[in-house]
Amino acid sequence: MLTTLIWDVDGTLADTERDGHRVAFNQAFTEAGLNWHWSVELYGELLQVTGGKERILFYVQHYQPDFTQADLKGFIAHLHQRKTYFYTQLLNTGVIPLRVGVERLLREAKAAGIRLAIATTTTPENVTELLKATLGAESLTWFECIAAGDIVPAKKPAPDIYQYVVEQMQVRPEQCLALEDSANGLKAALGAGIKTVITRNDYTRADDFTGASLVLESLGEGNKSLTEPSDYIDLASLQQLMQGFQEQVGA
Ligand code: XBP
Ligand code: MG
Repeated sequence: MLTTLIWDVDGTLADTERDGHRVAFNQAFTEAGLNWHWSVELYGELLQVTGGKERILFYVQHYQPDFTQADLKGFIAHLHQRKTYFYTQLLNTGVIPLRVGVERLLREAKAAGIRLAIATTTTPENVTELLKATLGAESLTWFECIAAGDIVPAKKPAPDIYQYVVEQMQVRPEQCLALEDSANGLKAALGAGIKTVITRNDYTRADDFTGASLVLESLGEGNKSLTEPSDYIDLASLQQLMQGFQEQVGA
């Protein structure tokens, strides 16, 4: 039985990367007097590295090999703090909406007593500000567990963040469903034994989604009766999906 939905944030709740995180990284670089610029295309490559601090370190090592700093880790941590500031400022302007169908499914699940959680690589403030900007401050209480950023030592594709949520909520992985947008997120959820539905996006369209239960363009919206069933995901379709798995394993 499906009891719990665990949501990824970046790329799943909202398309935050190209016009959100990327822009904020560039603002932080400019403020620090660095002539680094992450184009839309380059950022697509850098997204293979999850975590903003880890992404900056990868960029320095591979694209700015001559850059030196006595305390590179400290320098990156400070740069990343400024990036978080710029990103949360940007979220507050309301320019980044939730993806199609996200609010609908969240509200439906909540009303049906399904437990909600978040498992993300991004910094905790970013999650809080995105939820406040899109659904209002009260929405923070909808999620029993918001697991984010450095709360676990290894970021996605490691399963740690999903294992953390499952432990915190005292729920069995087979009662959960993860909603993700990327191969790294899928690996993390599957690694924790959690079935996963993918809503892919421009940055993740070519990812390898082997093992996903469903790969969609979005959760769908609008008048259900006028929409192909496979393009409109509601709680009943997710419950059917879980039911299908149980029949397959003879449960
Ligand atoms: C998102 C990430 C994050 C964001 C940036 O992964 O990898 O690094 O791009 O956020 P997920 P920070 O979709 O799994 O949440 O700079 O705060 O790390
Ligand atoms: Mg994601």
